[in-house]
Amino acid sequence: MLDETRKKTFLGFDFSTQRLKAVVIDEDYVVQQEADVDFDVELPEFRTAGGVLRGEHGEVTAPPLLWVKALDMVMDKLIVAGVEFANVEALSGAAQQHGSVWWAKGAEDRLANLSSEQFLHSQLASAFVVDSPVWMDCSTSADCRALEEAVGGAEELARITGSRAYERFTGPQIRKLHRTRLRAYSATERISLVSSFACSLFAGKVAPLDLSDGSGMNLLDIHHKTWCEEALKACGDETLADKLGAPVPSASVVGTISDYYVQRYGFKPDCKVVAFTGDNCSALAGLRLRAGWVGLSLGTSDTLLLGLQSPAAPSAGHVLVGPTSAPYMALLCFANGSLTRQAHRDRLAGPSWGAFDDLLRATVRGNMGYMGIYYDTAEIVPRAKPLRRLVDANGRPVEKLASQFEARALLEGQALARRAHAEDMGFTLEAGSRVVATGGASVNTALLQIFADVFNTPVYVQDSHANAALLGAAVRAAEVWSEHTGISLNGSEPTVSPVAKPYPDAERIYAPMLRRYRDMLKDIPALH
Ligand code: XUL
Repeated sequence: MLDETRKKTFLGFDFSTQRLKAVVIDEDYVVQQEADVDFDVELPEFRTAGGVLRGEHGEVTAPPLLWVKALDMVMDKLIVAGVEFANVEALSGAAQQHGSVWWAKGAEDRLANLSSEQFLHSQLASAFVVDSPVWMDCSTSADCRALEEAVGGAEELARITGSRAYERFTGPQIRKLHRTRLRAYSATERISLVSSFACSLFAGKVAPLDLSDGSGMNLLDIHHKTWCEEALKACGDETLADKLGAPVPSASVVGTISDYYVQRYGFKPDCKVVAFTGDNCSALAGLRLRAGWVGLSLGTSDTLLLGLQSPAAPSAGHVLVGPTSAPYMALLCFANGSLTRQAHRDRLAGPSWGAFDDLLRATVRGNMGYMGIYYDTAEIVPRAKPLRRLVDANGRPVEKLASQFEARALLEGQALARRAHAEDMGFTLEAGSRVVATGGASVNTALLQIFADVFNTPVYVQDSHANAALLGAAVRAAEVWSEHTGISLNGSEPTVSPVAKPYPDAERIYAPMLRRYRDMLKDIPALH
């Protein structure tokens, strides 16, 4: 009787770079409890800075035991926050993309036989062969080139796997480990992504990779949804497919929760574990993007997410198998985001956005034809070295511009880039289109107005929860559980509020500028 009156809840985790976060939502998707563990501050014994360890040649790793210990801690914090684990129907998670976890021989056995009397970290202390290379690692350029060559070139690799070879992608990382640390490689039983590793801790077995996060490896044929054999072979190990296991759709129940959690925390034995996925894939679910909507996370770098009906073969950016109902998704990471905006704000107006907005107000939309490209740091979309380009209305290079024109050229240039590259991925403006913005800079209304005009579509800000990936993890748990059990949930729509609408003349002003932006790109030296 009691059970029926209890609210069903769903648990989501986000194993991100700097912290582990957890959230509990109810059947209306309203947040009930949250907890998090900051790696550097709360687990200083691992000596990480920003959650990672850096080597001398671009290597960036994280100890997987840090993540395990953080999970022990976050579970205890959830108890303190008052979570009733017996009400959790399903759980899922998100994790930083591309990182790989190298399970030692015997690890699967250990996962299946955990004692609920002890912490996870004390039982899994020797379960990992090496520290995990993570997405910030850039030490695999040679492996990238080799992988591209093995499948017939960069464009062919992009056509098959959705991306050219990128240093942080897992395929090049695996190839490097096989090439440089054969003994460690040979001691490896299974290879997980951070997402499937985290899922394994709950499932009590090495959990399958999901197709969406699996698309961030340069190894998956995103059309056939199977491993690309040439790419696997290029990593050097004939048995790699066995080490990775077969990938599953992101909306899969991979099993019920391991007995460890039933005994230790009081979960019910049939609590479902839904495949974990990458943080960007999870954010697509958390923002609940529909066809024709654009998710835009304005952070250190700007990330653009789109649901796609069919996969493009992008020269920059990534196409992933879709984690939600859209068959595919586009992921574009623009390296020059908030840090670049701030650096030029400081240069042009000092340390206040108010003063920068005054500069913007002193100019008109379209900036009298002045346009700019500002790459303070090497850009990823498109791949280019650091540079600055300014042109006038006739496309002629300009050496120096008054501060107010530069201020607008910077922001309009960024928004034009986001739209042009979204279009290259297959984005088309529809009647119901909108941009849904999140992240630190989504409080900047002047910036959002420029995005509204350049995209000629309203901009909304998701204000119900700052972290779309974390919320997406709990929402995916709820939605997959609902599909699996046939019990429908109320699942309220996220509260998003419109913050900027395009002016009626937006398309007239910005459509020609979009063409001019594409012309400017032609003059930027291609980088490989
Ligand atoms: C995406 C990427 C990052 C990580 C950060 O390709 O590398 O966004 O997922 O967590």
